[in-house]
Amino acid sequence: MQKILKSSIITIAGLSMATSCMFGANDLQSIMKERNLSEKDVLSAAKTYQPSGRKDEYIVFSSGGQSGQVLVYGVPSMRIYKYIGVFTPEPWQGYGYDEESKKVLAGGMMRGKQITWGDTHHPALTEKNGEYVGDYLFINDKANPRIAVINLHDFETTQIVVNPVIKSEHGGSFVTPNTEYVIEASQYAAPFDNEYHPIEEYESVYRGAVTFWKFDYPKGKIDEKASFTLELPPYMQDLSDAGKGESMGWGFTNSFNSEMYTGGIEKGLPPFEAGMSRNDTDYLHVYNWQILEKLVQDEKNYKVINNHRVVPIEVAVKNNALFLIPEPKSPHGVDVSPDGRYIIIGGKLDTHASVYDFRKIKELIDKKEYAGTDPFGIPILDMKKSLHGQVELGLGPLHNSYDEKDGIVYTSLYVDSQIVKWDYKNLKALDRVNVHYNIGHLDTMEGKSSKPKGKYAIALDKLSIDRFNPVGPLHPQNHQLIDITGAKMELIYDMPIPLGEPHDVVSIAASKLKPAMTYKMGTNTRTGEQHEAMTLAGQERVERNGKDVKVYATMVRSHINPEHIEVNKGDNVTIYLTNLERAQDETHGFAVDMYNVHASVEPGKTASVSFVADQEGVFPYYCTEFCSALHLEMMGYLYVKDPNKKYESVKASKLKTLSPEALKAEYDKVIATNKATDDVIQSVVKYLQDKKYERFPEVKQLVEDALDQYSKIKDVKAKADESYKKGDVNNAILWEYQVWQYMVKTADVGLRAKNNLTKALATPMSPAAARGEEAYLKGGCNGCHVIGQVSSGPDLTGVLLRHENGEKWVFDFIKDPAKFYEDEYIKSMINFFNLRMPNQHMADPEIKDIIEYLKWIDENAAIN
Ligand code: RUQ
Ligand code: CUA
Repeated sequence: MQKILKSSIITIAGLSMATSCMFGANDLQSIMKERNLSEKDVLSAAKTYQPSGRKDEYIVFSSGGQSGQVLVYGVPSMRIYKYIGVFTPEPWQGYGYDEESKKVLAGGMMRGKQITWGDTHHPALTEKNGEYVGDYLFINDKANPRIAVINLHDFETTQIVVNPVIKSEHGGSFVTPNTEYVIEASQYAAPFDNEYHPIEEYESVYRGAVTFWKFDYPKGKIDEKASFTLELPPYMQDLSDAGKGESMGWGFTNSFNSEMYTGGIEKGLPPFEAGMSRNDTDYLHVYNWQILEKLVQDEKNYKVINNHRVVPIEVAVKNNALFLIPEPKSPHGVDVSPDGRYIIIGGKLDTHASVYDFRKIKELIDKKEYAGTDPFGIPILDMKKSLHGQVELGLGPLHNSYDEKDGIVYTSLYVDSQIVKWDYKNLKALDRVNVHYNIGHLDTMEGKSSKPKGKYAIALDKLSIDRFNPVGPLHPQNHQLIDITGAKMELIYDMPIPLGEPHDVVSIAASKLKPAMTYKMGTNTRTGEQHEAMTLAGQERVERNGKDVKVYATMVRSHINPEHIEVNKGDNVTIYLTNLERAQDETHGFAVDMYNVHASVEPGKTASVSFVADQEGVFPYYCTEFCSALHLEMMGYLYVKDPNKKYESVKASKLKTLSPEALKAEYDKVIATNKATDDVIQSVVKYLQDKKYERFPEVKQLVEDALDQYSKIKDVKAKADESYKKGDVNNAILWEYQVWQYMVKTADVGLRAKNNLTKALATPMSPAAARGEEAYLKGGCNGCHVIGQVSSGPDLTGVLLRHENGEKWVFDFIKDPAKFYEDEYIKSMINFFNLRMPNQHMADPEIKDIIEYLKWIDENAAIN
């Protein structure tokens, strides 16, 4: 017994010691000790941590790998903001579960088959003069050659196009400097047609290709008819990049099977991997899309395959639009420098990175100085004469991303698990940092644009082995954040990625993104146009045409209109949903139980769900987003009747009803509640108007939403009064409750507006005042003093003005209140409150900070 007692005392003592240390003067030190953090760790935390409410400087779009989605996260916090459904259905966003998005996914059908996943690799942003513009994002699907367009005005996928000729791809999406085209290069060579061809036809029929997808910027859509493809030899093309600046108009694609090896391990032949890495060099393909786009205007220059224009190799060669340059065997990344002059190729099997000089390439092309031709007649430029130089970087150089500083690039080393920083003009390595482990792509902020910002690098590591808590044999991926501002790169954060193998990312300054916060009323978000079934308040209805039933419904906090839908078994049911909200973040979801449909209906959006009502029964439908305090009540019933069945006549059960007196009493009560609630609303409205809320857009928006809610009261109130007049007190009560619902919603938003306005009006707190507030709260001063109000202690507003030489007086009083207990004024206060100000044993600097806080309170006293 004694032992237990003793140990619990020790525990309590230990605990209180720990807490007092935690909040003591040297609390950072004790936390560091307790959590075993080095000074470097704490610095890293300070570089990445975002205090609540603080926003990130950069937004990163990451491919979601095999998940077929795109991830969005922030830098430097590495907080994940969104998964965007692209090639794969995504239930939260209703993607693939509502009709509008099903149409987008259907655009990605291949040969009549729905493909419900994708292997996303390379996201690319729209560009202007080679700089990133935050309008659209493109992402490719390696497994099923497709490109998707994501509209960054709402972060929704709006288009998927299927490559008509290639059967496998990898070198996409890369955009030309003004987003004229999205480049998509093939990977595994295959016949362009959709027929059977044995491997013996590899050299004669199997082909590689680069497709140029024309982007119609004003429409935000890829124009499939205006797009075309350049035929290439079956060299297994890999990554690509578009020229810019002095290489504007050109494109570059490397390859890894100039041997045209065809494998055959099952026949006892050496495998692909041996045969494809036999030659010392492969080919960098250099082509001019500006020449090609002119060529495809004339039908003698192209073949039509699967309804798509393909420029044959010989036509491109004849028109000086296609060349080859040897590159060290089986390379990987190809990245054009910000000014467009240099092209850096990662060696992969070679320890070097090769820097090609476009000026030299252009000179050889102009002089028609060729070192030979390949078996397809494509001119080959001399490697040495095209090179600016090569640098030995380490094992497995893959990808490159540029720095803000001219001539500086960062390269990932897959085998060495490192990032190396080097000078590609003077050809020397400068620094290296270890990553964990086996890095593929890397990205520096806006690092592949013509104006890189540098600042941070992200390492996309393929393995994470020992970095995180184990979650089974399938490990998360690891994105590591590296501070690249100093001479030495510093690894500062590890982020486990729980989705797919996210091959590549693209980053953009957050300030360049201007996503909408709500939709224009009735928007079909997948087309951007007004939905033909937009339904406004009062237009809710059910239309029947034989077996087709169309329900035009609206959603607003917190009801779905209609609340009862009756159909016959076998009917084709479509429910159109318009979210009437104008407030930010008031999304309503819609699900019908057991019918596998779901829609996310953001404010202003119109979406629809369709199904065949093939099951008889009663099916609740409801809102799937916790949108208000009465979210659970946001529901309805779908009744599916069998038209061939006779149902017993309806027996409405009679539960006991209230007496007229009881009804009247309830009616009076709800009227009184509504009156009181309305008074609160009016006082808030007065405050907002007095303070001229319209000056602050965010507040204005909230007020508009509040007034929007409030405006609905009139109609409902009329219904209540009418019911009451008719003697239907029961319904009058229900309508009054509905009035109250709208009032609560109005007050909810109104008070949020008031808070925002108060914050917007307040003068910023100095660091001293902020420390003072903290000391004030930690000292427990708020236990007795409430600012702006007399409570168990006096209101401290104006305390500095109430005393002569106020600051000194307050200082002395906090320091030692007992000295003042006999003072006349304090005596009267003690009498009034029946409490004495205790000594809080504050340190002098803390008291000084509290005085700064009190000054700040006085400055802002008029606001509250
Ligand atoms: S590739 S890990 Cu699919 Cu971009 Cu190099
Ligand atoms: Cu709307 Cu929950």
